[in-house]
Amino acid sequence: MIAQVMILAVIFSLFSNHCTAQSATFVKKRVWIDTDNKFGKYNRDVDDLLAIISCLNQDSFDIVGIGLARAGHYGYKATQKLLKNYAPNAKIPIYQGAIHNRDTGQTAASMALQDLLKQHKITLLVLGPATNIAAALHQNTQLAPQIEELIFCGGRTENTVFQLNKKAFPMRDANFDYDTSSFLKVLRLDIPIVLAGYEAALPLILHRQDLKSLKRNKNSYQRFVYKKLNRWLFFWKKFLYFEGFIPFDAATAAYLTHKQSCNCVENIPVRVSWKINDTNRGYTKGKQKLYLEVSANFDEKRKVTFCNPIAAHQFKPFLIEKMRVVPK
Ligand SMILES: [Ca+2]
Repeated sequence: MIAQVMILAVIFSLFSNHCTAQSATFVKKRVWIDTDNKFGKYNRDVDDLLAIISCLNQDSFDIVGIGLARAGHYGYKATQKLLKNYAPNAKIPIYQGAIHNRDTGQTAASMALQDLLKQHKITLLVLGPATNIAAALHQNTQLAPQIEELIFCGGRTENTVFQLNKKAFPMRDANFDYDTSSFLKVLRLDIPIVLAGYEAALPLILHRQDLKSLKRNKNSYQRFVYKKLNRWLFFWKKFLYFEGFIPFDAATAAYLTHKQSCNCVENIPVRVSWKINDTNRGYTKGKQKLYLEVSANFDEKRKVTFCNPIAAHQFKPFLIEKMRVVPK
């Protein structure tokens, strides 16, 4: 009897170890980040850096690649520097992608993404225009089911204007506006899409006191990060009449790291339609532009998950901590 119990115990132990090992393998997601990170460049936003560092060294997912869209050589170097300082042992490959929205052909990024999708299911965190994603899936639409989820920094509830206050000019839905045709190609495919952009990020405001630990840091790169974030605070005050700044991409990334803090509605109809342009300048010049909107009242069959304002009090301390960490 004792021998039987022991045999059963051994079998159970082997079985449970096997299950633990298997479930550990299955649980860890593979995430591809597509980004227009140009951190440090004059007048460029700082959001991508904050989003990427929030995703580094996570237990629940691995970053299997970073694709660059609209970032160029500067973006490549900036992303390399970021990883060297915040995740020196992670060995995350960076791939150059489309430089402009007209670069719809194959790039190192689109081909690397295709290769990964041929082997694994991947979650996409898209913090820039969808140019690389559309290129990867072009003539490879059979890879679409391999995309577990595409989390996009963009979209709005119907008729929402991205205006922080009466004095500030309305902001663009930048990633969608810059390359609407690529996003439309992706939207036509059967991929679960999560829109977490302007409205999700609104409560996530960083102030000067939130950056203190970077200023005092011995690491020179983190002092550089402080300088640039501080400069970004200045831009927001001067041009948007706003105290603090909102790192939009970081709130999009929160869907991966802090899903419980995200206030998202599933299966909401999505529509892309022409309307009067509220950001008639630069690459969105024109009387009308396309808008990516959701509403429960639309009769569109295409549905997405849409994220409303995040519980910033839960996510912000984590983000601040991630900024501060100096890897050994
Ligand atoms: Ca971005």
